[in-house]
Amino acid sequence: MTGLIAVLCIVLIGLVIVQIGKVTELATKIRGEEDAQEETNEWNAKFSMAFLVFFLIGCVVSAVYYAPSMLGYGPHLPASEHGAGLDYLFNLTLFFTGIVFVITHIYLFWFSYKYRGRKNRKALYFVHDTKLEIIWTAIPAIVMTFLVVGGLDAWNEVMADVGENEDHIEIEATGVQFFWTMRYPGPDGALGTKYFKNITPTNSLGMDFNDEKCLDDVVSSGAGEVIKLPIGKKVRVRITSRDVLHNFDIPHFRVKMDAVPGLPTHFVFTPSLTTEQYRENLGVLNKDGSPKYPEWHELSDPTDPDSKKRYEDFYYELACAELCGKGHYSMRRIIDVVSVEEWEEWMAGQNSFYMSTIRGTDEDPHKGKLLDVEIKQRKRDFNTTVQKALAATELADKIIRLDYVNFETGSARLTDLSKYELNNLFDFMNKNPNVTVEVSGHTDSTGDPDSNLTLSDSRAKAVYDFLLNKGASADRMTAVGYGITQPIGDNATEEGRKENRRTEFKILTQ
Ligand SMILES: [Cu+2]
Repeated sequence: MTGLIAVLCIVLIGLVIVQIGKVTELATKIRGEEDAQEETNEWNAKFSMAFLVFFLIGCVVSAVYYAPSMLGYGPHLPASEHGAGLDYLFNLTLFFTGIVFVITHIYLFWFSYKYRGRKNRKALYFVHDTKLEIIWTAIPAIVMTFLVVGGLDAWNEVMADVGENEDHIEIEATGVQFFWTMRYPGPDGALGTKYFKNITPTNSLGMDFNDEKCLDDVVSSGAGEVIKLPIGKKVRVRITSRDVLHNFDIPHFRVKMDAVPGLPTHFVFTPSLTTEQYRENLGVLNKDGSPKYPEWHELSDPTDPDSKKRYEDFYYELACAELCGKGHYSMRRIIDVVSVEEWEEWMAGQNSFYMSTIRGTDEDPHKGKLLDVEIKQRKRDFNTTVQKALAATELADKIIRLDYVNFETGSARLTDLSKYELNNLFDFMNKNPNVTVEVSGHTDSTGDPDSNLTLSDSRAKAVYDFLLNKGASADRMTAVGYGITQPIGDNATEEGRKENRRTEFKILTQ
């Protein structure tokens, strides 16, 4: 309806203008051409002065009115350390161009008023004026020098890379139609290498899992997954693209850099305001308790009276600032700046991409082998379990299952990977010289009980021999085979049978 009325208004205004034109034409004919021209000139001159006043006042008033909505003004302080320098440069440019803007417009309209067409007035034929040429070349040159030098200075400061050994976090952003894949370095603090030929549907970044640094890298590409960053820490973002030109843009941090296929770029910045602090700035109140920026106190969902206010719901956002295709808008990601402690806690809760998605699959180059991290993790787990067993008072709690000690099917030959767990056991006995243990073998109920007993006995003995070979004293160990006599699971199910086939040790004395 509003649209229809607007169209009708425009049509009517058009008709009015046409009619006025016709009337003026008729009047001209009646009064004579020259007089009519004189009068038109007078009116045009007056109108141009009026336009000048309204135009300049309009520019200033709208700039002041909308300033709080613009980056760099009102609550929109830069949220990164380099941001203030960039904002200063923008303001400096605005200052100079603003002066030129006002002066040239005053002259433009003043001249068209002052030198309006009049009877008997002749235009001056003006060919050249050296003084004037010098003035209007020199002034812009000086001003431009200031701006360009200042700009270069700011550019060098903003684009400075991290120094060697400088404390920083390196993350990676890869633009793909139409999402950002973020990669964090994991506990080792370093991103692993990647190579485009490694790209598969699962490994969309082409990470090289032969590079140890890749193994703990965390990958996040879901549009709803929040990107957390710690306050006050230098962040270096590697920016790449897998298909077309994208642009890594975080307006509140004054961060913006092209993501170019085949040409890695980077940006270094230090977040200086947490999301919470930025929200406080947006929601700030005047002395009389009224909101300073009322638009931020509106409901974030106008249809839901229980929804949060807009400032309470604020998040920084990463956008793609390059029109990269029709799904361009969906590259938005939310960024949350938190304290260093909170960030570390969040990071610790993230799963490594390799461990959660690649480990054990056909794409895993370490399939069938044990990784350093896994060896270390198992050792930590083992130590926690034995410490609990040492502290326990019940005899049943002093029995520890050796989950990673396995044998070749039907034989008492230890598998290669069993040695890691047995090394943990050996280290434990070394550290606790008063401990004596009983190593026991158990089987499920499949097959003949007697041969099961023999098998369990020789398996316990194999563990015993392994420890003996390593240098454990024989009088601190016994090896017993229990066969099928001590099941812990249901032999009727495959799962239960698996639980029953096991090797254990019991702490006898400590
Ligand atoms: Cu894009």
